[in-house]
Amino acid sequence: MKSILILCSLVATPIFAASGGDLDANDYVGISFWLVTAAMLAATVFFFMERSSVEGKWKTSLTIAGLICGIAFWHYLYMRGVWIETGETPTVFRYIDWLLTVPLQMVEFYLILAAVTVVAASLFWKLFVGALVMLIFGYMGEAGLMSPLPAFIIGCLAWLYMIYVLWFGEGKTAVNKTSASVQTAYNTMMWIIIVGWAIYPAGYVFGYLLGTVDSSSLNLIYNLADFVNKILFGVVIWKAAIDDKQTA
Ligand SMILES: *C/C=C(C)/C=C/C=C(C)/C=C/C1=C(C)CCCC1(C)C
Repeated sequence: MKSILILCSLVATPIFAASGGDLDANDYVGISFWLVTAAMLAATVFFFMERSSVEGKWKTSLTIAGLICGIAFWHYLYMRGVWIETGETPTVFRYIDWLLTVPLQMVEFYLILAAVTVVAASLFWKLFVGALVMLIFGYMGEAGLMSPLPAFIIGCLAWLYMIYVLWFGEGKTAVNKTSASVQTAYNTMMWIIIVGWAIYPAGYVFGYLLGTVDSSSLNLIYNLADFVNKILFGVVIWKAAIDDKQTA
């Protein structure tokens, strides 16, 4: 019952928040904003509904996956409006979204491990600080508060630090003690942080470092990246939860 109410209010959200304007059939970036908006809503509903199909220890992970996509859905409604009405890059909305959703993804790493084994809390804090540094400097570079190249380098160092913590640090120590399905989920999520996340700095390079600011390719690349890194990321967790039930 409760989840039905949550879902109804989610589906009703666009009535209050949508600001679309006219979508031009040649505006591929605008169309990608629409596609990702719809996909985020669908993924949100899916993860919340699937909570009831998994065992207790996985439920919080699915809730967080739903929240990540729900927060993104909300911001996409506005980002889409900014793009369609002004043709400008919705940098502020983009970074507010990331500031909420990236730390939640770091919570996911901690949770899937904590559900099945003992894991040092320092894992979460290191990932959290790494994410903040990466995003704060990325924002300063994009908003023109700092020169784009040094901001980019510091952001990349923070990203590499997070990969290091996941691959060699507390994360690796904990995951070695878990079941096959958790190990698979952890490794796939780690690869998403490496390969899927690499799409973002690529967008930044195209948008801010290669001479002219091409806001079309920047937004197209960021939209694709969000699709992969929020929805696929949640699907990996959902799959691990389903497999874990079958083998248990
Ligand atoms: C759901 C949103 C996600 C997963 C956003 C992730 C964003 C990044 C991995 C951004 C990375 C960046 C760098 C590594 C260098 C500086 C520029 C950034 C912020 C685009």
